[in-house]
Amino acid sequence: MSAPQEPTQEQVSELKNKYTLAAQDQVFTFWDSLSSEEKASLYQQLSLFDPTYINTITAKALAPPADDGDAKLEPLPGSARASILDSKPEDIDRWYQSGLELIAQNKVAVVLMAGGQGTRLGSSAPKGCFDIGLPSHKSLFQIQAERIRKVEELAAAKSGAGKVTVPWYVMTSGPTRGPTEKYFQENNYFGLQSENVVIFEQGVLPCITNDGKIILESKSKVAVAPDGNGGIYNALVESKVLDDMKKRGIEHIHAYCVDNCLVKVADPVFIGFSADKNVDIATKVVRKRNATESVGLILSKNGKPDVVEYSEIDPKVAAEEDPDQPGVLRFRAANIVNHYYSFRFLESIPEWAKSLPHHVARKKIPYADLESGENVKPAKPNGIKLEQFVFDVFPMLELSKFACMEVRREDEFSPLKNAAGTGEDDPDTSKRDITEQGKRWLEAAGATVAGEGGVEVSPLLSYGGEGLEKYSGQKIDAPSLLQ
Ligand code: UD2
Repeated sequence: MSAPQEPTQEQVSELKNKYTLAAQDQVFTFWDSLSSEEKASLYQQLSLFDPTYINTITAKALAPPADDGDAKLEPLPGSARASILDSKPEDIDRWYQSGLELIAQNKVAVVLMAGGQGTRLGSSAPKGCFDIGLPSHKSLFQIQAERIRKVEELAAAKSGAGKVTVPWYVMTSGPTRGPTEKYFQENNYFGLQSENVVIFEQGVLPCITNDGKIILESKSKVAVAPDGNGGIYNALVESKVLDDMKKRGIEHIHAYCVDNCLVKVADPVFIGFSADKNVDIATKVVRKRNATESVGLILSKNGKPDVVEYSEIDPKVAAEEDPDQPGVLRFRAANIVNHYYSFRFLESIPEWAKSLPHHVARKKIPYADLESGENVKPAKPNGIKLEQFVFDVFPMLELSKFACMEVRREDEFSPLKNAAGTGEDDPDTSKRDITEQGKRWLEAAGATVAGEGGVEVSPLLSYGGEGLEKYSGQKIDAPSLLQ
């Protein structure tokens, strides 16, 4: 990006008026002391935001709708959900075959939400680069890329089609874009065609003090943060990803969370199920581990599909038991950031994206003291980050255009959230869940796996446990890697 030009006097006064009208002129506190380059970069950054809009979304985020207290929360009705756990094998196979057919017709794309900053993991690199310690030392990005390659191959083999392409749109944020692009280039897109891996960037929002003021991180820079995984919708439009999907004839989109090492990328069963139901959005869920697990809860709120995030659920509601099944949680459909969208629905984004709510995350935000100009690193939360949640679009749908598919946690969900040694949702549990899955696949194919540590089965060898017949009758010593 070329260095920004210093603004003219009238450009500066026009921008100052805009911020003064919104009572946000504190961002100009150090203006006169700035160098020409600093003025140019602060002017460019401030021009990105509309301070009046920032005031509006901040006020709404700090005062959520009053009626939320008496909202009618119920588990989703049976009509809106299916469960792999109790679906007939012939239904699952029908969905699988029709999903592969749609992939073979190049109608399926994947969007990866990879803009999060993984602070809990304690790594500064993008989460997708993380090595969970597998025998192959493959990163999450590489595992996911190879699953795309394998599902393209399976679809081509089934349909006899020539080249099958599942384009992969990777959403990054300011802090993750550069390192992600570099990582993909250095690894030659893990065998995918570079023109089918589109890295795009979500928006940012200014960080705000508890009394609603935009925070300066330094004298010449506004403190900003990614606008949440709900920023995906604006980003799909602004970055022309939707245009690219339209050009390619995409009709079905799988969007997922980068940190789930078990994610079935472009899962043919999920695509086939969602297309069969002709819904606009579908979401995969797993059974909640316990009342305090940090996952959103998929439910019906005032008759509409919705998700109540773990950071906003009333603990009493989270702990409620199912009246028909004592000891079982009433709300147990855990959101795993694994969504299907129809392209026709995504085309409607411009009609509603502006009305998607913002949530408040109270954080420690480094700032420039407006009196002394000193840069301060606060010891406790001193402000808020505004973020949109990807699932806040669900209530816009009638239940008839929404579906929920329950899947097995051991087969499809093992999030990497915490640093090694935490014992839950960390690199060791990710590695364990992948290698134990490989062991189950091989035993189902008739092999014997001896010893501890499971087996890593490369996605290029098997996408979901298929194609392992040649190991029948063989003895495999764990831990091992089958490529
Ligand atoms: C997310 C879900 C939560 C549950 C949990 C399961 C949301 C809002 N919450 O909580 O309900 O499903 O995961 O693991 O989905 N991301 C971006 N841009 C951002 C912020 C996040 O792309 O600005 C991505 C991030 O890279 C990751 C996904 O969104 O792929 C989830 O983000 P997270 O891990 O920060 O969300 P978490 O664990 O708080």
